Amino acid sequence: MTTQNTRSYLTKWKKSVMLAVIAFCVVAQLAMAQDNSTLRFIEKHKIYDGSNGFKEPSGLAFRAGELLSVSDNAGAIYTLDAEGSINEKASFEIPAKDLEGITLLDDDIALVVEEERTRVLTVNLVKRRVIAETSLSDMTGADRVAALRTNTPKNKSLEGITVDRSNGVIYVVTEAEPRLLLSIAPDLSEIMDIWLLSEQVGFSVEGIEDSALDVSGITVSPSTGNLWIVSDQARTLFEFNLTNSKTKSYPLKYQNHGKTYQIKHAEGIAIDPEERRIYIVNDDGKDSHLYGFALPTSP
Ligand SMILES: [Ca+2]
Ligand SMILES: [Ca+2]
Repeated sequence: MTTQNTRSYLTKWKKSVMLAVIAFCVVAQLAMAQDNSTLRFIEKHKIYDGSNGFKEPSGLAFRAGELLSVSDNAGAIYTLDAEGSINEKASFEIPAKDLEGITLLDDDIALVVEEERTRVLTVNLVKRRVIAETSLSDMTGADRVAALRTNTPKNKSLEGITVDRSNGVIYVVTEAEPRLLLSIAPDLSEIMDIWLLSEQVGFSVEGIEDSALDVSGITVSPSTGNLWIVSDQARTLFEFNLTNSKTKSYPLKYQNHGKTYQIKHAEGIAIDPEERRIYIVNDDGKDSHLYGFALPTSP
């Protein structure tokens, strides 16, 4: 072999090794992105309640023994029992519209998000009134979010909110174009961190175009600090680990009388830490349900 031939042979060899490494990385990333697991289904209850205006369930929060929810079409905070029935006496109206998510700051204070107005409302549950309104655009760091959302339609905005009660940090998600996770300071003054919930970090589902994959609700697991995020269109629940940006996905399906059903239009999620249960509400007209699954034990 001449020196030139040796060089070209080595170049080819290097190229093949590089291609193999790239192929390996792609395969590894796909394998990571499709880290699929199964949820154990426990129960489901009908929740549509036209007489109380609870027609488009859009968010969910857990409070000892009961659930709080909001509905797109109504300016109200609803209290549901564990079987999904509305407790009328414990539900009340607030001046808000387009509510998409709810969480509890503590047992007496809730935070709700208005999607199109991109606002967080602080609600005193005892006094039954809104005590503060904070626009995302007024927070320090809002310009970084705005730079990522230059052409985003108004109806693809805030979809869910949750609070890590161990440190007070608030998390919100935006629906799509792009899918963002934001961490917000406990006093709502500042957007601290931004994560793109991209295909690369595991927000992908086989058979669903990336542009069609939305996120519609979020809750934090008190035991692990991981964020559980539902997708309406992808019919999937994602568990996002903030520390290593890894995501596990769980298809939203269950079996009943030997048949497998998918949960479409999931909109809100909450965790009961004591019972280790995940609750999910979907917005499917009169067929809207509250679903209960066992919270998987983390490795
Ligand atoms: Ca929602
Ligand atoms: Ca929306």
